[in-house]
Amino acid sequence: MQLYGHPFSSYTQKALTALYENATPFEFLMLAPEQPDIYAEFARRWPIRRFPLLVDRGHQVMEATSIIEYLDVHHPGPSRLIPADADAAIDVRMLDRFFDNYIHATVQKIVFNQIRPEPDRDPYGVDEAHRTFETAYAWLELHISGREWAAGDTFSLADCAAAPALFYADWVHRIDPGFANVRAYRARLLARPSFARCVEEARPYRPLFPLGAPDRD
Ligand SMILES: N[C@@H](CCC(=O)N[C@@H](CS)C(=O)NCC(=O)O)C(=O)O
Repeated sequence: MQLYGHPFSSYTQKALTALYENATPFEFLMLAPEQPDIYAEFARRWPIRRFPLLVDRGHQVMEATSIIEYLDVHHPGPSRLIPADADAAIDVRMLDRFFDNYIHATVQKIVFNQIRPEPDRDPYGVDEAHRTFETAYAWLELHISGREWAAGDTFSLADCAAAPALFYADWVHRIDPGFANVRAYRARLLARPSFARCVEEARPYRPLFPLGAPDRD
């Protein structure tokens, strides 16, 4: 099994967290300028060119959520990231959408804006993104109160989404100390060995962060 991605990419980290949770064997195909052949094969396989991308026995899976769904079906391990109970699975998938659509996408809005040429920047969109963070943090503050993980007691797909999303979100829009539950949840995610490994592997690339990586975490 092969995963195309980059260690500093948040969506790659989402898939890697799932792979590390279950110590699933795979080969990491790093998308980097020094390895143009790997990038060319990735772009041939997935012209949209967003990563990660998983290839297993000739079958390819795009989108980090779908990769984790695939792993849960075809390479299950001790940590079941999608609950067997159908109602519990709906909650997990719903929370995965929350983290992707309202935290992760909001991080990307600000980061992508920053790497655009100055005249093409979108200050209105950036203001809107900062307001989205405040609303999303406020919702999460109440939701996560009394829960260890996003959907309750068990680490799941939703936490794989939350980990890189909140990790980078705090860099672009600091989680106010008033959101103590959100900060504590982010700290639990950072301490989870699967995600802690992603953070360590990505550490050398911090100078690439377009807004300047803060000196912490
Ligand atoms: N919806 C995709 C998003 C993937 C994504 O945006 N990946 C970023 C890296 S974190 C990427 O491919 N960026 C390259 C680019 O925008 O050209 C998923 O869930 O996997």
